[in-house]
Order: sequence, then structure tokens, then C-alpha cells
Amino acid sequence: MNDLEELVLEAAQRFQAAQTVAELEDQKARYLGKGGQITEQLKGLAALPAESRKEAGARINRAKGEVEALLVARRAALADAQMEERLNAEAIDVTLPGRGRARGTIHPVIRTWRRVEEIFRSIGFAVADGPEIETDWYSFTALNNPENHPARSMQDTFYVDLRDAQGRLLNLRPHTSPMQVRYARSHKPPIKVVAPGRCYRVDNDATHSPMFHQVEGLWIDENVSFADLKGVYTEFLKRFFETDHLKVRFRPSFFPFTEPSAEIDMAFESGPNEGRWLEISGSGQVHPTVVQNMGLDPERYIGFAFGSGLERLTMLRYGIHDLRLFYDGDLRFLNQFR
Ligand code: 2NL
Repeated sequence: MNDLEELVLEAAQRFQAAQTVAELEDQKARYLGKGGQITEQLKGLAALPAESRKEAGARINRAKGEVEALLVARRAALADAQMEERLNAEAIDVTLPGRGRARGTIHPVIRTWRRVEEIFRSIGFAVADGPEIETDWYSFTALNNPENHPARSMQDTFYVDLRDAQGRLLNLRPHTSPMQVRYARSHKPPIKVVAPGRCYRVDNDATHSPMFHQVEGLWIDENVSFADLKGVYTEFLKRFFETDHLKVRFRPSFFPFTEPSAEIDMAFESGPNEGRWLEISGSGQVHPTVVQNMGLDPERYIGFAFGSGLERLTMLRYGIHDLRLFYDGDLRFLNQFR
């Protein structure tokens, strides 16, 4: 073996021994760098006699080509090894079960809202939707509230620091009745409608939250009676609480928008509340002034209405004893309603 063959062999061994790209580049310098052994030999050609220069040059260049080929091969091998190592380190086990996404739940009061809509739709009622910011006329005047009624006061009703295009004072509706007045003014009798939605009152304690939900129902025709209201509401309660075993009674009461007015009580005939009368709704015959404000002739049309709290219905259905649980946002409570 001549010295050039030995040099190529040595380069092969050193390149093989290099374990990183940096080590390999250091070894490259030893042969092909500025002062590298092959570079030096090429420089030495100038000192050779012309007749042997060509043949020596060819030998050195052949050896240079071999060293370069070895270098390229080792570079590729090191790059492959590095990629292999990285792929192993970053391996993803696609057979692992997914982590999943946290799933929300429907809030219990909204579940009640949806159930109530479904039940009333099935007995022929339309469902109305309307603004939560109302005018004084729809919130109070149309409903026969006297001008000086305490419900209109700042202590009871939230007022909005804005006026509408006509310059009218605006409030957050304290009940869903405005929606029914709007509905009645834009539809022809017979009118059968429920209006579920958010309401607002200046009130915040163990049994009142400043935002709460109500559903009101309105039935107007030429010949309806309290018996119709009682039949519809009793059917609703049986469907809502999923039992035929309950009693319903009407107890005299007062509301400005109905005359006569009645409190609706119910009693389960079995279960934890057995025999106890529970207040569940207000109701009454729509006051003639209110019928008039709906754009209808009170001599011709008679109406019946009720108003129930969705929180109250929800508490009785699920046995919840503290209203505040609805608005604390505690997932331990909310996750029970899946
Ligand atoms: C209550 C009382 C009630 C009504 C709501 C009503 C609506 C119109 C006309 C007449 Cl548009 N009445 N709604 C009637 C009686 C009682 O609710 O304390 N509910 C929890």
C-alpha cells in the first residue's frame, strides 16, 4: 500500500470514529482543509519534475475524490442517525386514548325553559321572544300599573342610562309581560302564547337574584274562562313534574294587570313534598284596561294569564333548596345536570 492509499484508509477510519457532525468537520480539515494533508500534497506538485507531475497529480486527485466521497457518506450517515434519534425521542403513540374536550352542560334553569316551551307548544301555544330593555309603557303603563306604583321606583326596577329614539326612558323588563303585550298587539285573536325569558329587579338575597327567569302565558279569545286556564296549567304541571298525582288550587290574590287574580298552588300526592301546598304561579283574568292596551275590545275579548318563575319550577323539580346555587357557577353543582 502506498502512502496515499494509507491516507485514504486512515481518513475512512477517522471519519467513521466521528460521532457528531462537528467532530466530522474537524477530521475533514485534517485532509482537505487549507493545511490538510491532501492540500499539502497538491501544493507539492509544483516542486516535481514536469514528466512525473501529471501522473502524481492524477493519483492525488483520485485520493482526494475518495476522501470527499467518504466524507459525504459519513455526513449522510450521521444525519440519518440524528433524525432516527429525534424520531424516537418525539415518538407519538397514536394508539393512546384521546384526552377529550371538557363538555359544557345546559344550565338547569335553561333546561326548564326548554321543557316549558316544548310542553306549551304541544298544547297549541306559540312562543314569543322580545326585548329585555323596555319602555315604561310596555313594562308598566300597558299593564295597568298606576303612575305612582312602587314597582316603577328606582329601588325596584333597573333603569338604563340611555333613551330610545323617541327620548323615552328605558328599563330592564321586571317581568316578561311586555313581550305578551307586544305579541297581542301584533296578532289577531285567538291568542295563545307563552313568553319565557330573563327579567331583572333590584333585589339580591337568599331567595331573589337581580336577574331571574319567568314564563308567562296568555290566552285571549271570545269565550275562554278560568276553567280553561286551570285545565291548561294543571296539564302543564303534570307534564312538567311527570306525574298525574298532583292537586292544584286557586287562591284569591291581587295583581294590577288581572282582575280577578289568583295564586296557583300545587300539592304532590306522593314523594318528599307529599300533601304540602306549594305556591307555583300567579294568574288571573286579564284586566279590561290591559285588553284595551293590547288593541282589543274588552267587551268582545276575554283573556287569562299566568306567570311562573323558572327558578322556582326548577327547584321543585330537582329538589334544590338554595337559589344561589344557580348563579354561583360551581361546576360540582352544574355537572349534575347532564
Ligand atoms: C307572579 C305573577 C302573573 C300575569 C303574571 C299577565 C300578563 C299579561 C296580562 C296579564 Cl300581558 N297578566 N301576567 C298575570 C298574573 C300573574 O305573575 O307573581 N308570577 C311569579
